Amino acid sequence: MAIERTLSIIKPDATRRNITGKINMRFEEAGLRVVAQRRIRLTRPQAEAFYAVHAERSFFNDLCAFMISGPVVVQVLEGENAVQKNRDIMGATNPANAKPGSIRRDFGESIEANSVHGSDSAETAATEIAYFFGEIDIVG
Ligand code: IDP
Ligand code: MG
Repeated sequence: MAIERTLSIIKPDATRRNITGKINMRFEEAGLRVVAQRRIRLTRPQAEAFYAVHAERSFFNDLCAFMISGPVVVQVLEGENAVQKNRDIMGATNPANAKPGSIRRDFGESIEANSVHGSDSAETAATEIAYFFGEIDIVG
């Protein structure tokens, strides 16, 4: 299986509770490597551009307000089948529906404040990684 990279974001509900290390441990225990990482405060235009695909959804404004409500940790995860593997580790969007042992089930507060973002395809991952990182920032 191919070594892939995916974009992960530890969301404001998780930085607020100081559990970024606990979340990173889940990635590392599953064999994913954090090959780039930066703690930032998103601006409203940055959040809106990042989630532009959801611009027409009813939750878009609330989602953007949430994503700028505190710091986030943007990161690149690398490993075998990283895109799908990270989606599996994260669990379903709604923590109530996520499998026991998944990040969202164990740490998520609500369907919105669900602790982590992960790219949903290899193509999306390339776009999302380039949104936050240059090749020089990624050290595998
Ligand atoms: P994903 O993060 O599992 O890929 P998406 O459908 O891409 O889920 O939604 C992006 C983010 O928007 C979710 O992670 C969550 O924070 C938020 N979101 C999704 N659906 C809802 C909803 O029905 N109400 C409120 N927020 C939502
Ligand atoms: Mg998504």
